[in-house]
Parts: sequence; structure tokens; C-alpha cells
Amino acid sequence: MAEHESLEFGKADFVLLDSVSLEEFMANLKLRFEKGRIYTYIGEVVVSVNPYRAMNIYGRDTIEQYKGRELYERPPHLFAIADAAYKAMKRRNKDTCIVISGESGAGKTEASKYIMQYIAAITNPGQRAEVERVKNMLLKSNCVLEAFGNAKTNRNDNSSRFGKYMDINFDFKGDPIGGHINNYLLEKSRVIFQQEGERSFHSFYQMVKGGSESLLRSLHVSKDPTAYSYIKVGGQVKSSINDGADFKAVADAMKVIGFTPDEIQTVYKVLATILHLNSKVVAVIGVLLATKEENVGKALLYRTVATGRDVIDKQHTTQEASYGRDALAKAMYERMFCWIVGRINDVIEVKNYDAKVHGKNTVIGVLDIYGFEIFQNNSFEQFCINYCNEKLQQLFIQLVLRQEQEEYQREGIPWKHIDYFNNQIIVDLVELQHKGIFSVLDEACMTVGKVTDEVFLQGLNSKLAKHAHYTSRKLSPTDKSLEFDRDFRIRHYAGDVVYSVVGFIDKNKDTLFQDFKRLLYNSSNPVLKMMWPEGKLSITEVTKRPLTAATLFKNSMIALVENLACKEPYYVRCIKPNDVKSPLLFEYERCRHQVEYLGLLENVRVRRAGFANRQEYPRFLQRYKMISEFTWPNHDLPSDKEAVKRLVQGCGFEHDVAYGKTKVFVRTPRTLFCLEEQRDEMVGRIVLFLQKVWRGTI
Ligand code: AD9
Ligand code: MG
Repeated sequence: MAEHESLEFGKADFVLLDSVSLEEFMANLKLRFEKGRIYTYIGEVVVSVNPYRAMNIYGRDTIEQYKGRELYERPPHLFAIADAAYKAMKRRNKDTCIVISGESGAGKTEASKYIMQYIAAITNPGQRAEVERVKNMLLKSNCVLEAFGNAKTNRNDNSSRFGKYMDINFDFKGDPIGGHINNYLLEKSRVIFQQEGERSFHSFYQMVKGGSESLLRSLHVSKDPTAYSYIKVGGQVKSSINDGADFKAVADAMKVIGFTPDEIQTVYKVLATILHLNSKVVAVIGVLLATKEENVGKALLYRTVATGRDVIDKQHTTQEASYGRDALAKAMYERMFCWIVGRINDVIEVKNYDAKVHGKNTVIGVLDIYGFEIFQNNSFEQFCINYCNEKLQQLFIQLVLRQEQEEYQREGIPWKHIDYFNNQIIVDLVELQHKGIFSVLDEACMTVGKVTDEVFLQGLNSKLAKHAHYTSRKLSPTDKSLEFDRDFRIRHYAGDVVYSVVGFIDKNKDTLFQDFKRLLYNSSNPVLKMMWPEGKLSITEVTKRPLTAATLFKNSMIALVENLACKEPYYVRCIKPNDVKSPLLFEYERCRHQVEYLGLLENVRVRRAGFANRQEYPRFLQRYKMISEFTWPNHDLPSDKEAVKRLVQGCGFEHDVAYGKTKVFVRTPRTLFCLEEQRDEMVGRIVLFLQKVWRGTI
């Protein structure tokens, strides 16, 4: 606990509240926000409130204050949690991860960047060139990924429209030697449509606003974003964002990362092609994609179908043609995004690491994913994003609330169970085999013949009629906020969301006519060709039905959670103080709601009743045996447990400790801190003693 912090700023750790009630929690949170203290602990969890203003707390001097310190020695900060994860990784050889959660606009992406900056700043004291290179790449990758994966939404001017999990690999010295980025479901529908007040991905506006005259001329692109219907749909192309300046920063970052000039040009060509797709300039598209004009025209208007052994060209209806064109725009953007991530991975991936020579290669993972969101109109994308947030909440419950309590029970420590809302029921509602919403959706998509979104909704209504977290107009006819044949509502852990089924089937099938894949594969631009390897197959070779978008997303989320669950987790829980991006406004109800659904109060209760630290008896003895005459150098007590008891008694910490079957539990970090101090002192004395022995002075 940061006791040196004055009480005028409230309690630095919610565990220290006089009594644990929602009112007290909120009063402390509010007081600290108003005093400019945006971080507060719950044990080792950081609660962060978005300050919506530049804070002078991330500089070099602050970094120095946190470097190598224990969590409770300094005021709460992201740097302390980053340092704790780093120490666990370095001292105990543990893979760790930092999971950042909170709703859209709460400050996750900013937090993840500060954490990475901190890790970069405290490592590589030897200034090894290769390590510096890796660090630089890791930091630069953020700027590129945000340009292509973030957009202005009505909740956040720089909203992440993809999920990102980044592993940073460290060598035995604790220096970063590489990394790997996993990206999750990009919200590609944004390429063709944005809601009122929103924008498409930053990259489009950056190119149009920041590209040089000659670049834009070569792409046949005008400097006016409103000339392109795909990116003016949202109506609000103006924003506080400086697209022109960002364009140059992104281009520089891509260069530094190692994108070749041809690769960067191809990226611009893809962006330009998407802009042109709406304006019938097939000739220009042909040039940009390095294919024949007539092939572009043909792919847009016809599709090749195999009927038995014959292959024929079938003309699209107008509707099919515009559907195909939109699908092409989305797919080209998504492919390019994944290709960019892949190229960054090529450069940062650990190469030639021999664990036998260099010891274990450990990782710190940082998860920054799209936050829970509710819009005026919520579709398949929001459904996936909110499901992802359910999964992360479930992981938090398992790791922080459940496992903790289960361990006390296992170890026979007296324990009064603390209740919490377990959202597993909602996770199941979405992902359960045969019964969940994803399964119903996939079933509808597999059905032969014309299946509509309404048929999908009927499927949901019949399968989920009794589910406490699902409803629709058919099931509650008096609920006027739901439209017949269109809406269903999920009671999420973070609130109720009404989803419109319109587009679910299409988005889940995610069909892209084979003709486009072949068109792009046959481009004479090698970079573009590389993005479309499956275009190699001829029409008669394509038989396998691809996995649906929902199944792919579900699988990737399950894999993500498995990956996180096997690491030592550190948590940052972000809170959004208001909906108007104000640095002054602490909207009480808004914040209370978040505190409740994030389960923060339960977190405090478990933590308070629980123990900050636990260690198996032999390990504890190994570390501290030198501070007691009964245990140094060896003890003659019947068991290690008895020896630990004797040691603890000798130090006077009896009141702060409980003895489990295999582990000793220490309630407050301060006790551990004192033990560490005594240990340091004794180690110092022992070293001195040994030096004297060696020198022969004793
Ligand atoms: V989303 O789920 O990707 O839509 P995030 O990532 O949670 O969302 P983000 O980090 O992008 O939110 O923060 C939103 C905005 O809040 C930023 O663009 C900043 O203007 C502002 N912000 C967030 N954290 C800080 C901070 N520590 N200091 C100053 C901040 N401003
Ligand atoms: Mg974000």
C-alpha cells in the first residue's frame, strides 16, 4: 500500500477502505479522480479512470521511480503493474500477461502503449543494438496498426476496431528479443458503411489528406474525402484528428519497420482501389491492381460457376453486383490488414533462439481488445465484440474471484464464500455447441436455398425461448423497444443490448466470389498476389466450404483465453468517467454501473478477506531461513510447515499469516516487505562474514 500518499487523495488501495460498500468505493474513486489520481489498486489489480487530458505522469522521471520497486512502495500506476509482471517474468521465469479491459473509450489502448513504453524504457541497460532494434519495432508497430485498424466511432475518436494480443519475448537477461502479434476480427464492414457521426478507418483519410500531389495523381485520387461514397457515409469526415500529419508518421513507421517502397505503394493502391470501387472507373482499378481492365469489369459483373463438368459465366443481377463489389472492398481491406500484421511479425519474430544455450525464453503478453459497446444500431460486429468481452470477464472471474476462493478451500483455510455474478451463462448462450446463438446462426447458414435473417431469428426464438438472458418481440410481445422479425436482446454482464439480425447471415457466411480471388491472384503486382494465395485454385478445385465468421471468431477467442489462462495474469480495469470526453466530469451513475459490472466490489471483498501472497513451505523456507536461528542453516523440526511457523513467530507476524496444507498465506504485502528487508540485511551480513573468512581475518 502506498502509505506515503496523503489521505487527502483518498485510499490508494480499495482494500484499505474502512468498510466495503458501493458508496465508499464510489466516494474514493470520485475523490481520487477529482484530485488527479487516476489509478487505484485492488491488491495487484489497477483500476484506471480515463482522465481525458494529458497527464504529466509518464515521463522518464516517473519511470525511474517505479523501476525495480515493489508495488506498494509507490503511488498506484500502470508502471508498477508493468514492473510487477516484468519482475515475475525475470525473477521467477514465469510467462505473464497483462489483460486490459473496460468499455469502449475507457483507455485500454492508451494503457497498453504506456505499458509497452515502460517495458522498453527499463530494459536493455547494455544498449545491445539488436535489442534496441526489436524495441523500436514493437513501439512503431502501434502507430501502423492504429492507422489501419482504428477509426472514429461515436464512443471514441480512436476506437480499436480489431483485437490485439501482443507477446513480447525476453531472453535470460530480461531483454526483449522479439514479439508476436495476434489480431482478432477486424470490423471490416466499416469499409463500406459507417453510422452517423462515425468514420471509416483512419488510413483512408490519412492518405487523402496527407498523400503528396504526385502520389494522389498516380492513384487518381482527389484530395477531397467527400468525393468517395465509401468514406463519406458517416457524414462526419471532419474531426480533431490530424490526418495529414498522421499520414507521414505512419509512412515513416512503415519504412522503419522494413516495408519496402513497393509494399507501401501497394498498400496505397489497395486503399485507392477501394475508394474507386464505387465510382465505376474500372480502367483505373485495372491499372492499380496490375490486371487487365476487362478482367476487372468481368469479375464485377459476372461470376464463374461450375455446373457438372461445364464452366459458365453467369451475369450478376444489380443486387448481386453491388453485393460482390462491397464484399470485394471489405475483403481487400481485411486481407491487407492481416498482411500488414504478418509483415510486422516477420520483422519482430524471435529468430535463432537456442533455449539450450540461452535459457528459457519468457514472454509478457499484453491484451488490448475492443471494449464492450452499445450503439444505436448493433449488428453482428457488436455481437462478436461483446461476446469477446464476456469471455474476458469470465476469465477474470475464474482467475481472480473463483480460483482464489477455491485455493483457500483446498488448503483448508477458514473462508466465507463471497458471492459474485458468474457470466458463464451468457458465454454459454453465445457459444454452446448446438444450443448457442453461434450454432443457430451457423445452422441457418448451412441450410440449402435462400435463408433470410428472419429465419435465423425464428431459430433463436425457438431454441432460446426460456433463456433468462435472451428475449425478442415474439417472446415479450409488449416490449415496444424490440421490432418484430428484426431484433433480439441479450442481457450482457455489462448491460442490455438490442441486436438487429439484419446482415447476420451474410456477415457470417462472408462470401467472396471466387472470381475476385482469382483476379487478385493473377495480378502482376507480386505483393498483391501474395495477399490472395487461394486465388490459385481453379473453379473446379474449390469445393471445401470455408468456416463461418462466427466459428472462426469463437475458435480464436477460445484459443486466446486458453493462452491467457496459462500465464500469470495482471489486470488493468479501465473506467470511462463520462460520455462527453470531459476531463472534469465524473458521472456518478455511469461510473457506478461500470464498477458493478466489472465486479470490482467483489474483487475488493475477496482480496480483503484473502491473502496477498502464498508460497509453498519449502520455497518460503528457502528464501527466508537465514532470518531465524531455528531455521538457519537447517532446521530440525518435524516438517517444513513447523519450521515456517517457528520462523514467523520469531518475527512477530503471527497475526498476519495463515497456514494451509501445503502453503503459507501472508495477508498483507507489508509483512512480505519486512521479511524481504530482514533477508537483505542477513544476506549482507553473511556475505561480509564469508568475505572475512576467505580473507582469513576470522
Ligand atoms: V476502444 O474499446 O478501442 O473503443 P479504448 O482503447 O479503451 O477504447 P482509448 O485508449 O483509445 O480507449 O482511449 C480513448 C481516449 O481517451 C484516448 O484517445 C485519449 O484521448 C483518452 N485517454 C485515455 N487514456 C488516457 C490517459 N491515460 N491520459 C490521457 C487518455 N488521455
Ligand atoms: Mg482501443
